[in-house]
Amino acid sequence: MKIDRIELRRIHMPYVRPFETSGWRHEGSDAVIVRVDADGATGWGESPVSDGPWYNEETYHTALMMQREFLGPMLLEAEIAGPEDVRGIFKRVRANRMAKAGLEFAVWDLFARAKGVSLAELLGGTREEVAVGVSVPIQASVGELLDTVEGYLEDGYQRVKLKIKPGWDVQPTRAVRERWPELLLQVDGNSIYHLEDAEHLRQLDPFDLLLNEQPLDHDDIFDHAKLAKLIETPVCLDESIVSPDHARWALELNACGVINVKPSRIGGLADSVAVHDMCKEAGIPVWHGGMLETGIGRATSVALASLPNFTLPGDISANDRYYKRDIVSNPFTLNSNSTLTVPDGPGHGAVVDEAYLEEVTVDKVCLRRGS
Ligand code: OSB
Ligand code: MG
Repeated sequence: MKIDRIELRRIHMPYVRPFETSGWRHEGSDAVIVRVDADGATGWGESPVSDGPWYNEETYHTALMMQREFLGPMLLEAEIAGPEDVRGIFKRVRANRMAKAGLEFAVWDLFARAKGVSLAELLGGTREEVAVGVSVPIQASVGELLDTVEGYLEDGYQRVKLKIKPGWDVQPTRAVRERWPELLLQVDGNSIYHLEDAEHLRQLDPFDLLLNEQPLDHDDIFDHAKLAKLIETPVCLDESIVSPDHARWALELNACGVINVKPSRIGGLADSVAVHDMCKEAGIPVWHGGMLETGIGRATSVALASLPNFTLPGDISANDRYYKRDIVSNPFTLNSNSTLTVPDGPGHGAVVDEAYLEEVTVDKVCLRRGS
């Protein structure tokens, strides 16, 4: 198959409420939405980038530029036998994994739709429902945090992740744990701590947390291996697992007990399945992280999270936890058992609301084969 046309749109779409972590605060999505067309079929993907290089090095500026100048033209030239080919086509381009992923996701969706199978099925998914939780941003006070968590529990979420940072870690985590002794609870510092903080992080051990996500540097594996020996809470890696090799290094070093799989961070679904399979083999559970995706990236995530070793609840909340109005007309809704239902129609299943997509589009680029 040859791709005829690629459409790239940088959007801005407001969140229901701002999202604040140890290192940034965002009021809305600045993702790049990708559409690919071939032989009358269409596929959609999302690069969940933002306005600045705060989570990783990419932004909507870099993603759009890499897609327009390098990745898009490479994809248009290639003869693609299946979506697994895309990582090879992009291999010459270093890093820029979120830029690659948005295109790769769209090609997976295109092939699944062309074959009339669901993306979940094409990826090897085995679940009809995926367990999900909610990631709770840093709040102005512990009182507000307790109210926010209570609201999400009333919505039906059964697992909570608290964003933490120095000065907002032990006290809020204790408060949530005391109020809900049985709650599935975990924390995420987004790379704000240092190995010297091990004693401090040990204070989280009594709270029976599922995991402590990426406390140390965004590109560190080595010090996480040291930290894992110093704290009882299982270390989970997010930012620093950007490829199957990085996952292998982390497993060989015993740097983590759990891995957060985000296919955008890993550069695509094919390599994410490889990370999943490697962890399954090693007896290391994975769960599906989130980047506050729109309904398009969310549908890709739900499909991937249906693979068997995604045994912990994902950061894939229902669309309305993020957006009052989303760019899809069939948002996911939360089931009463804190799951989302995996779509079984063709592709990832998101039905794009093209009129609203046009409304939230800030910048649009169109690439065509042979021009
Ligand atoms: O570290 O998991 C993270 C959002 C943006 C960037 C990084 C992270 C997050 C989240 C939100 O925690 C997860 C979600 O609900 O999409
Ligand atoms: Mg994280």
